[in-house]
Amino acid sequence: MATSLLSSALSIHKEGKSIVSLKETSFMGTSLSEHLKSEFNPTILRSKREFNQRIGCVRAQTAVTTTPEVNRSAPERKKTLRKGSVVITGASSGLGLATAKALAETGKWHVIMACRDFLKAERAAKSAGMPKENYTIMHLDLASLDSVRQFVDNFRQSGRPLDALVCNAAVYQPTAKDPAFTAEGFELSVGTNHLGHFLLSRLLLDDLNKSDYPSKRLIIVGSITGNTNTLAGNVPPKANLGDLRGLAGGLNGLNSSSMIDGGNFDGAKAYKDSKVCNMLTMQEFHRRYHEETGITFASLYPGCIATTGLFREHIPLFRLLFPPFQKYITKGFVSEEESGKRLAQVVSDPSLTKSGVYWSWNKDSASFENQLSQEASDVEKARKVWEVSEKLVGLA
Ligand code: LMG
Ligand code: NDP
Ligand code: PMR
Repeated sequence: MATSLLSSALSIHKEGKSIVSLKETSFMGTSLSEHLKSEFNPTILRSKREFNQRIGCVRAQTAVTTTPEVNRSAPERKKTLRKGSVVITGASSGLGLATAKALAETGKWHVIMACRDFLKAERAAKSAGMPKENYTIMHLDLASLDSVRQFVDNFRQSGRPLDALVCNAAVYQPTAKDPAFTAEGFELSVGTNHLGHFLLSRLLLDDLNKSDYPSKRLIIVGSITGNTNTLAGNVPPKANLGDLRGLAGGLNGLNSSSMIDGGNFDGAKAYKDSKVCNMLTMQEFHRRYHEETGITFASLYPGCIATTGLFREHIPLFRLLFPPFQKYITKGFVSEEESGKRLAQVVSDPSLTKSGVYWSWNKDSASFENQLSQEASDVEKARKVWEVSEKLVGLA
């Protein structure tokens, strides 16, 4: 597997270089040693967290020697592992729905589908054939911070534990001439994809922390198009957060730009910028909370799922040609079903517990730790995005 993984990374690398010249040599691939580093060994951190929970406070201490539940043999785990409880935003279509279905069908998960359109979600779950007892639909409109707070209250009242949170919902407005805005007046793509999820995940961190599930995870969906160390990330307009002056100004298009970098509105760029924020947020969570809580924070590029509703606002010609282009020319195409299995792995596979990782899959659908672009892994920018965002959503 290691050889095929490496050769595929190399071949993609070559393809990338032949079309555009890229400064970074890490294009879409990763080295074997990096892959090997990903091997799972959470014993010490996990034990530390269990200890933290028992004594109810967080401070440096020596590791205790309990056996991590996740490392037990399969039959033993079956006996002790309760059904997991996972919240997935935007589970009414595309990747979110496919992931909800993949997890619900295992019988090991109860999926809370956090959706803005309740009826659409219900119809989608039914027509996907999801077992009724394995999902619940709850209203969440990420384009309204009140709705995010209301969702968190409702979720808490449901009494369910939170074992995993998947920030998946997104909007993409490639053809919009002018910006649209969220309830609080933030440009819609960054407001929904980043700020809505930022508040949601910050509030639900507490709930994740309280869960007694052996492997708790917070997953934020990223993308190749936000990473300028790839060919896809070099298709204009390119993601670029600049010095965050637009974000700091509130992205309101009135006394500040609607774009994070302070530039003129461009819907495709706003989407890609929002994905950079998603990937930076995941890493900042990791740096701030992984060691203390044991929670796994991860992001991923699920592949190009060219048939989803994400492209609903693109011109008809694009929608017609994009899937065959991705299937036969870039070969980056994945079906909704396949992408759902990938994200489901990141939620529940015992081998994908490493925190701070941006996962991708090679052409044999084997997962590997991918390299983020310079901007999407910029520590200082991650901290600034975090701090500015917490002001905007009213946490600071
Ligand atoms: C921006 O433009 C818009 O400004 C913005 O508003 C938003 O829509 C954004 O990301 C979305 O796009 C960016 C884009 C506009 O710029 C580029 O793509 C720059 C690169 C320019 C390269 C032009 C090459 C033109 C050739 C197109 C054919 C593609 C095949 C390439 C590989 C050939 C190898 C044999 O420009 C465009 O998007 C124009 C190009 C349109 C491409 C749309 C991609 C999907 C459709 C591709 C169809 C190709 C035919 C496939 C048919 C398959 C049949 C088997
Ligand atoms: P879809 O449009 O099919 O799914 C997006 C989901 O987000 C829908 O369920 C949509 O709800 C929901 N949503 C949108 N706005 C809101 C809101 N304000 N509040 C709550 N939910 C909302 O697209 P995909 O499945 O393709 O996208 C899923 C994720 O995958 C996104 O994060 C995207 O960035 C990412 N991604 C997608 C790729 C692709 O090739 N498609 C590639 C890389 C990443 P509704 O059904 O009501 O519209
Ligand atoms: Mg892109 C390896 C090549 C590759 C991959 C994996 C993608 C993924 N794209 C690739 C190449 C190209 N694309 C090339 C060469 C072009 C110019 C013809 C191209 C164009 C293109 C457009 C116009 N691609 C697009 C668009 C979109 O509107 C999509 C987008 O940027 O949405 C933000 C898109 C995408 N290409 C992808 C992926 C995964 C997307 C969509 C989604 C996303 O990031 O969420």
